Amino acid sequence: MTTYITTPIYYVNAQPHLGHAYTTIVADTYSRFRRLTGDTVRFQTGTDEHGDKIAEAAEKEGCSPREYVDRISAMFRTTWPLLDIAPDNFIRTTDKKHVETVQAILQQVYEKGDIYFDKYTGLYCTGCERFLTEKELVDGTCPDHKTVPDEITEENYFFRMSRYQQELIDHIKSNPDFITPERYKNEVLSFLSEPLEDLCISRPTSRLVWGIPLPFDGNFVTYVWFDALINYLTGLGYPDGEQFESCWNVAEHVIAKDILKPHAIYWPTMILSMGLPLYKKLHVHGYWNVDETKMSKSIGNVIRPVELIEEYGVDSIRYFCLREMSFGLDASFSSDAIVARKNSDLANDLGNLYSRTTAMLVKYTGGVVPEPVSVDDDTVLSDLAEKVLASYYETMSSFQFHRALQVVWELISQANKYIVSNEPWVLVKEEDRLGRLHTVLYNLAETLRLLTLLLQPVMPGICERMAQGLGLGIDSPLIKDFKTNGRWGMLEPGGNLQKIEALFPRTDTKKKQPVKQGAKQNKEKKNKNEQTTENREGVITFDQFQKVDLRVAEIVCAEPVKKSDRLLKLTVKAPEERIIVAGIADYYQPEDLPGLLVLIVANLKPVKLMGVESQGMVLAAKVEENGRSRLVLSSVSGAVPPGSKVA
Ligand code: ME8
Repeated sequence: MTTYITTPIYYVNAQPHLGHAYTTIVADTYSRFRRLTGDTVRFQTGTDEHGDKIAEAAEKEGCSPREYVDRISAMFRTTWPLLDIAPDNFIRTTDKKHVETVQAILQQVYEKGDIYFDKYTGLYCTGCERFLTEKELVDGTCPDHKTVPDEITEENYFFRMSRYQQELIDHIKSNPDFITPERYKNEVLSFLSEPLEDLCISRPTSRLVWGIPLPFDGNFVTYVWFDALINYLTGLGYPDGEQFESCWNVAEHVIAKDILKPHAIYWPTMILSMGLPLYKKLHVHGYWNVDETKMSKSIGNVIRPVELIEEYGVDSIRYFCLREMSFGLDASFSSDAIVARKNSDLANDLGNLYSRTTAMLVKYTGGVVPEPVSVDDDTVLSDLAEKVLASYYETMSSFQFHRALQVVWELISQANKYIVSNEPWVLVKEEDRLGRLHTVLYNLAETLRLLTLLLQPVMPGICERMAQGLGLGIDSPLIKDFKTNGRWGMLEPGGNLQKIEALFPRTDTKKKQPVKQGAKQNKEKKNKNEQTTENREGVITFDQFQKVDLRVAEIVCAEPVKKSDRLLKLTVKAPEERIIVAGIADYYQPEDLPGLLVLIVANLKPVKLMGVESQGMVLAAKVEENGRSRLVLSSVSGAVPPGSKVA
């Protein structure tokens, strides 16, 4: 099978922002997913370099349009590898081959009688680079650019879009997946229920010279959309390139809803006029908003992907984009939302599962993947994995990336629970249960192998490291071939694991407010009498006891404290995240702790221990044995939500 996936070609009147990055990450992820399933894939992106907007931007910068487009186009091209985006082709509309092909197509459509000359008066929006209809305006302004369009009367060339209206309606109705999600298909059909106006496809050179000259009239250049849409063909070497033969009939375009009309109406009618089969699918997503407003260069509220990569790392950004936005709907961008996803989903859930499992394998089996003994009566993970694999395939194929990630996280969460309930650290101490230990460790290693396979399209960088840690080459079919190895039990026992650095270092949340406030209030209320009672008799009143904020907390992460043999730094959820430093390093290994529910004192005044601020205390029993004492952490039986008060 072949996949041909494209993004819009972006205007070079500004640098790439998160909106551009999102669409391109989506197309990259989809192309990696299709490769995983055995397809031959061609993924194309590029830049749209003609038209009013570009000419204006170049003038503002005081340089020639050519110099200007070369510079900004290069910015797009060099940003994509930083986001692990690997297109097979980067097309520019100023490429000679593209210009020639656009002219050949114009000539063909003109000779067919689908282009005619006429006079036209209309409302032109420079931001949209097109005439708007009265109906599209909101309070007399363009809804996207918030500007009043200019009334322009001109003689121009027009494309007979109306001639193909019915054929397009019929095609959309008989191919339900042609435009998805469905709401956008309905929007297009509703627009097509009114008579279509023909499309003005030229600009007089008296007004604009930065465009492709019309082959049949040198006084005009081509309207930028008629030029730009054709990139999807010229990038394949149309009309006689090999790629055109193999790719055109499977073309899938990804866009945001801002350019639905050009892609769902102008483009298909142009293709029909050329006598070609229509593209296969149009995938339409919503907007990234900042404070309820569309992120856009004209509004100026843009987020630069390069800055995000520096702050959070490329894998976190890719994951955040795909997990946070339901494809088709709008999503809100905020740094808090990225940090929450990174710390919770990536560092706590995935990162912990990975580091605990590999650490246990290194410690208990010398890093060798053990032979499972009895798999039949332990199918918790294998059963769930089979369901996840099926659902993942389905949801990734239909662009529901957030759903695909949700189901993968069900497996991660189940595997973390599996560690807690099977207690490998107890099994290892019991000689007659080593077989059981091996089964548990095998199941966990196989889960990690499947996660590496499934998450690769989304986070290729981190998955390379995960594969390396599992002792698998980055090109191993075990993580590169979904068709053969996208099922449970393919990991061979005997492989050698390696210890690798934590996958996702946590980002500090600075959410320490509640603890500090609680401590301050207590201090203010403390009264002398209480102090004397405490000191004199070791007895406290019920009132005093009530002031102690005891809570259930879940340990999400445990790490040694630098330069201390005794202390562990615990990140706990109670329900907000906080750091607690505990003197338990002699009795517990960090990898055994995540997932445990313990009791904490939540309103103790924060103190610094070996440079780390501890925001509370974990309760533990001090057990005296043979003249020595050890600490056993308090625990909670049953599923109690973290943060529950201890009464
Ligand atoms: O329209 N949220 O280029 P463009 C999500 N050159 N996606 C966004 C976004 C946001 N806030 N802002 C931009 C053009 N995008 C034409 C396309 S194609 C033949 C010609 C993404 O630079 C999204 O993919 O304005 C949107 O469709 C595209 O950038 C518009 O890019």
